[in-house]
Amino acid sequence: MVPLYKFYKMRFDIITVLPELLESPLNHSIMQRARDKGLLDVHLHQLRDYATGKHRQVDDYQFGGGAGMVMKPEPIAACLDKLLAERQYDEIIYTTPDGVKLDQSVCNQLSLKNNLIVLCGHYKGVDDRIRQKYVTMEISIGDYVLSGGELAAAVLVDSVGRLIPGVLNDETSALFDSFQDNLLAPPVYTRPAVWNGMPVPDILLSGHEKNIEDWRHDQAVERTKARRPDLF
Ligand code: 6GU
Repeated sequence: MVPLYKFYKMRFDIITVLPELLESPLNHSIMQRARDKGLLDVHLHQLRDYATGKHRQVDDYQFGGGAGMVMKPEPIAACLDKLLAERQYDEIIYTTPDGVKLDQSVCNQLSLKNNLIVLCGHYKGVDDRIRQKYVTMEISIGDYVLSGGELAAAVLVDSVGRLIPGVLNDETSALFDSFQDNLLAPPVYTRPAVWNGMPVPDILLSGHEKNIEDWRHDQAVERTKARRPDLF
């Protein structure tokens, strides 16, 4: 049988000083299922293992003075060189508040890649020469500052990983997500049909598929106009 789409298996290699921060989010729910199905492969690399010297130091004072440490280039380069010698990577992503803001369109594009490296920024960030020599893409998850890039990397793997064909089933299909068509999702209801005196909209109980679909679309449009006119 000819497959209808290319068989995607995505591999993420995440370089971090805090792999513990990434373990739990990647080992539950849909991410766990994606890994169990063999569609998503995530490898965590402890940056400190690539540092040398008695203290395996990964950061140092910044030239020119000023508060805050900078991530040293050598351990990062050692880890990247090892990975790059093993396979080809589509992108080397650096998570940083001054990167391009992650949105659904960036996620969609990244979900078509096979091998991605994510370098998690920390402290004041990495020595700029690492960005110049290796990094191909810089991503921020929003206009606020996190204490490290790990939570941003977890957001990236989740938002991209769930788009790999086969990760979601029909019911959880990404096609119906907010943002996928630049519309927010419509309101949803479950049992009981009346709760606290509040009934579920009649149309959802009508069994009339076409009317329900139209209603949901109208609701999505109204919500988007009211809450996120910028998406419109
Ligand atoms: Cl990717 N890193 C950090 N440290 N803060 C952030 C961010 C990333 N995205 C938004 N804030």
